[in-house]
Amino acid sequence: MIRQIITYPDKRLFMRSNEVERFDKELHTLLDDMYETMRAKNGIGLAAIQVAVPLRALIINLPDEEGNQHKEDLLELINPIIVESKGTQVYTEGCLSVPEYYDDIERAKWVRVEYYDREGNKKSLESEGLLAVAIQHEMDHLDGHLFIEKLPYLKRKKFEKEWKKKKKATKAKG
Ligand code: QAP
Ligand code: CO
Repeated sequence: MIRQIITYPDKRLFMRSNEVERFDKELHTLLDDMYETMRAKNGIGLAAIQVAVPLRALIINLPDEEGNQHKEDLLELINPIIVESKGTQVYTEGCLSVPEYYDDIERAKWVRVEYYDREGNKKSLESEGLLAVAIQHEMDHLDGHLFIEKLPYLKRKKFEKEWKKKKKATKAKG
């Protein structure tokens, strides 16, 4: 089932999500719905809070070299923790909860993350490049943070101004 994605400035996006305690059918349905929702909206990553569920669960499905997404490549990270990170990289990020806005964000180049899969098995993963960016972006959602909070002051001001303008324009249209 496709769920509704909540968008900025919804206050729920700024809350810390809770640990998953039960790896049950309800969690599996949530993860399945998150995947369906993400694909329907042309996303490559989604955190549970973006569909208004405050749980520490996220999914990532990066496209291949041809730009095609395969469900076999789907990553599901439950209660993830970054245990090691190295270097820095800059990537132009976007977010389904901040539609049609993209900007350059600096993050670690390489991260090692420990997490649980949907069955509750403990896993570990090393990543760099785009996957490392996606993991850090989605993990920020679990702590109530959006990529726009990392913008320098003036860029953030510009964003807020444009966001208000956009909101007015959509209201006027009805
Ligand atoms: C997070 O972002 C991410 O504004 C996932 O109109 C960001 O899937 C991972 C999207 C950067 C890796 C690098 C955004 C779709 C999708 C939009 C997304 C939009 C339509 C964003
Ligand atoms: Co996001």
